[in-house]
Amino acid sequence: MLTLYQTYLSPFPPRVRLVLMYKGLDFEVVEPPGIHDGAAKGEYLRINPIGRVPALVLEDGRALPESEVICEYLEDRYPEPAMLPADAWGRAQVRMLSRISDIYVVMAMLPLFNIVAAPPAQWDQAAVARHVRSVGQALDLLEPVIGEHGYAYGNKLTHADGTLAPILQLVAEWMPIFRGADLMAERPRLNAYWQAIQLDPLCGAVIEETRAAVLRSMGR
Ligand SMILES: N[C@@H](CCC(=O)N[C@@H](CS)C(=O)NCC(=O)O)C(=O)O
Repeated sequence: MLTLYQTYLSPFPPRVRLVLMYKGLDFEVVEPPGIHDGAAKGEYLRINPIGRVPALVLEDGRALPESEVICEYLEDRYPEPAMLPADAWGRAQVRMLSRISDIYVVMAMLPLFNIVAAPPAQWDQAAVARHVRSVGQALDLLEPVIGEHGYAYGNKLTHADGTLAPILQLVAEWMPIFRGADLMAERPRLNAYWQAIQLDPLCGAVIEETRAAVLRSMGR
């Protein structure tokens, strides 16, 4: 059996869970210590020296870090049902969407994750506004290229949906804590995609798992 080391709060493991579910693979979930709480990571560092989630441990004990690497591995090892288009251009588009998310959107968000670690009264509002603007600029890269048929690319689920949906969930459901930041409403194509992808049964289920984890983390 495959073992996925992950947390339900992180936006990266959903991408892997989606692939495992789509391909009908059996997997168990282990939540390693020290991911969102600054505690010691202990033994987990032997499984994933990078110390982040997700990591996938194969049946023979070998471990793979990094969500994109894991998804590509699963695609190579279990090509059916495919989560990449058949043609080279389509495959490149799916990878481009994931890459824009990983490199530009996520990177623009990182300073905001650090800012919210402090109580709101201590936030540097000018810095918040600057970082929110940067996230908006990164989202502008997606706006003209996002799919218009309910999926990130084409008319079926691909790896790009696994990458984008959890990040757009952060934009839509977490970023409003920074007052005035309605980045989705300002981007109609992305917003339409975000509404539509929640209706996909598997993607919708993964999004709900994150919502449930957020509520648990708030003690509700
Ligand atoms: N590029 C990585 C990002 C993974 C990542 O940053 N995960 C965070 C959780 S949101 C983490 O494990 N952080 C723990 C830490 O930095 O100590 C991937 O795609 O797998």
